[in-house]
Amino acid sequence: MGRKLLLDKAHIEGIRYYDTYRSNGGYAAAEKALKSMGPDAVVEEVKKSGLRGRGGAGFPTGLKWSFIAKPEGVPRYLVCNADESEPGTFKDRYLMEFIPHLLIEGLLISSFALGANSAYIYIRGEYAWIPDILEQAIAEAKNKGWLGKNILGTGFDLEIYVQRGAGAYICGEETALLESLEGKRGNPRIKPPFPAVKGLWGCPTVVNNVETIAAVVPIINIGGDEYIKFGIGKSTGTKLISACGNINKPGVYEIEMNISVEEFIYSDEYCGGIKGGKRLKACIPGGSSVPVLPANLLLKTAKGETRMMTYESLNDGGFATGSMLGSGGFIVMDEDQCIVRNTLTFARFYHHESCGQCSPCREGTGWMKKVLHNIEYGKGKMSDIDLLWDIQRKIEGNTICPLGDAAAWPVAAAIRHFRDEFEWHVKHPDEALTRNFGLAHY
Ligand code: L3W
Ligand code: SF4
Repeated sequence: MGRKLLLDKAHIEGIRYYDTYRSNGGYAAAEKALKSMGPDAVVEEVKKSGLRGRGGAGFPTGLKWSFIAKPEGVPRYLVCNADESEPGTFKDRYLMEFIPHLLIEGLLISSFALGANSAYIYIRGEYAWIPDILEQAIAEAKNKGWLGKNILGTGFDLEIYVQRGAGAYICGEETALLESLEGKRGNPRIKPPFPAVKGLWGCPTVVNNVETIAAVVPIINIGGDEYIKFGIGKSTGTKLISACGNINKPGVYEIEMNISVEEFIYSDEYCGGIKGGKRLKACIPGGSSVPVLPANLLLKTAKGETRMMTYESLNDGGFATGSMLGSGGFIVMDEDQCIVRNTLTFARFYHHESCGQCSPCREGTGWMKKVLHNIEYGKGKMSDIDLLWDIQRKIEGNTICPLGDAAAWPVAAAIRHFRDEFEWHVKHPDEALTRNFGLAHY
């Protein structure tokens, strides 16, 4: 059995509530950090742990924290990105719903390390029932002296606020989130300046994902040196993976980042294999924004090495033959799935969610949707496949925020690895919608 650091107590009845959380070791890390470590030592421990942002980009957390500007008399903020909207990703929901105090404790330690006296949890509007759970946990923590003024007699003050989003995917992009938090339309800002220098209300701000902040708790408990032992190389610690699609056991799993993709898909501890004994066709390992991989490149890299559930291994080969760990939204497709239909579904999503500020994203996502729609519905031409390729290339790297890239990459990967399936649609317009796709070519 893989060791756990975040979900190790998830099975305990009542762990959602303060008394149970506390009697099972909760807030020990906060006590240690505030009473015997001090802010700089906490930052050092997080740096030592090698923790990387769990929202998708994998940026080193300790480094991000050390970038925070500290001008005299200017407040600093910690913002928790709980706008979990990436298709296929539902791991932060699990943490917030079942172990909210882990997030509150992580926010307390992280705010202390950053010198932030206000922290915000920006949560996606569709998670309608979770803000109440968080508010209750915040009230319990405050009642027990973990929030408010002069926490544990250290002179440190902290308030945590919960802000609901209104259902826009783009508000998960950190600068759009800050705009929304300020009460404006969620349009991404041009970076730099990064939020660490000019963030919420123009003040230095760290934006971290829910899982990243929760991971600070075990790091302080066991120390950065021990945390490193739960992974390989620069993929340290554990990672939550939300697994879905054609598998026997969809759900949220905590993995040590030292297992193979094959073990994750086929072992009974995790996904339990492909549903109905069917064959694996493809997988999107890190949420809808990252490239799809065909089965042959999913289990082994192009060099023939075992593909591991790590940042490096999943990216091995770059986007030509690799993908990304991303947010850990692991979408598995069996032999019956149609890649063209799947790509159209994502293209529709990105077009709908584009904020419209940049022409390549606003217009390009709409074009891709229309061209894909034509191909899928038997009205496509062979030249449409090259047109699609051309459109996605003109979007990538030419936009304000990563949504443009996120819309382009799935289309590029689908054409790169499954071009014959696009051609088949063009050649067989009457059958395209009804056929189950086998593995003849993969
Ligand atoms: C200060 C510098 N800070 C970078 C900070 C930056 C940000 C972090 C990473 O997009 C990806 C996206 C999605 N000084 C800095 C600096 N930073 N240089 O580091 O930045 P970046 O730009 O690499 O990424 P991002 O804008 O955070 C995130 C992909 O993740 N993704 C998205 C998933 C969505 C969810 C969700 O719904 N929750 O997870 C999935 O793969 O495509 O590429 O904080 O400020 N010099
Ligand atoms: Fe808006 Fe798309 Fe530009 Fe991002 S890339 S700022 S979502 S138009």
